[in-house]
Amino acid sequence: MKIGIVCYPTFGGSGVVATELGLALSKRGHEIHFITYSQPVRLDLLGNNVHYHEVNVPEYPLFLYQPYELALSSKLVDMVKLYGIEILHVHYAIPHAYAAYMAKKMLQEEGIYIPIVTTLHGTDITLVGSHPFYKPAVTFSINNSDAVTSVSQSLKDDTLRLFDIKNEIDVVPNFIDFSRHKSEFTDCQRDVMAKEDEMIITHISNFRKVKQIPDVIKIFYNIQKEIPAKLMMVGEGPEKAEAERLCKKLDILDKVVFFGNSHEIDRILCFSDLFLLPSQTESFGLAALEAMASGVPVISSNTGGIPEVNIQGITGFLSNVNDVEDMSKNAIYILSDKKRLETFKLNATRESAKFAIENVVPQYEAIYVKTLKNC
Ligand code: GMT
Repeated sequence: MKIGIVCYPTFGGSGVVATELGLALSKRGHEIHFITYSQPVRLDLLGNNVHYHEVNVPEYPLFLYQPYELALSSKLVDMVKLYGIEILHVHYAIPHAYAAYMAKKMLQEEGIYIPIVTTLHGTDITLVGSHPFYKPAVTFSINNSDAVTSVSQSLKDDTLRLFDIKNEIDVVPNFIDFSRHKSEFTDCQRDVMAKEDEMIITHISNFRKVKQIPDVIKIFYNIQKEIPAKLMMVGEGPEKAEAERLCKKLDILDKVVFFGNSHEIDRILCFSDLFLLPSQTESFGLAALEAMASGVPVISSNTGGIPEVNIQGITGFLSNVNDVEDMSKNAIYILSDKKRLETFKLNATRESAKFAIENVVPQYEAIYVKTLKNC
């Protein structure tokens, strides 16, 4: 099939999932066209079957906001015509599903029919999409997609609760491509980051409010009072400066490393002992799954789709949002006994294997085939 993939190209779960899905589909013989405003961060493999088309938005001083949706839908029309793309798979409803619908309508005028598959990723439904200013357009875009998928059962439930949805929603979970996920380093170079007796705690996110960054710092503060430890903070975002201030205030700056955005996630996870994800909400928690795939147990909040990934008492522990005391207690419980930590690490690896990409890509392929057939 010739498949157009629309996604956010930046660091962030939905773009990562879209990119890795596209690459996996290309290996299975499909022709993939990524259409977005810059080359997706994990797209390092442009080949015969993988193409990237940049959406350009010309600046014009009249506009306070440059019309990205307009440029995207025009680009979709052009690329569908030029390459004979048969189906569009848009990741994150806002504004991709809306722009794809406009492209579909424009193409229909020319006698070309292009079906749209929309994958809902989380905040396009929960924090952003359900805002009254966006809700009518998001509802319309979902109801006018030819197929809709969500990355967890929890997100599907949220979508049906928050919107008036007439379409079926298929749950297709996020995944790990173990062939790309290098968890088998012979030497993690752990000694560069910490002393032998120190535990390495890691958090990876886009440092938005929803990630509860102050809770990450407070949990680590409690851990390091009991157990020698270092904290790896990976990512960039609006809450980062405040996080640094809090570390300074708690006098733990010398135990915390702020990496910024990193292309070496696998390496960082390779030397990590515990992953913290105390988010306010999380449709899935891809970062937690990536940690588990590297054998890192997870201390998380018990919210959204996280319980579908992190299994209580097996791969880590889940606590109520903001329950820093409980999360700290659970973290110390795992870290304080070497044998116990080893068991949790093995469990994390084993459970993550359930999300192997080989089990998930065929589900998307089946949705494409069904959608094309129904057109
Ligand atoms: O978490 C973010 O803010 C990024 C966002 C995205 O669109 O990249 O992540 C969402 O999609 C990921 C991939 O499906 C999920 O793993 C994240 O849980 C989800 N984030 C939230 O629901 C807050």
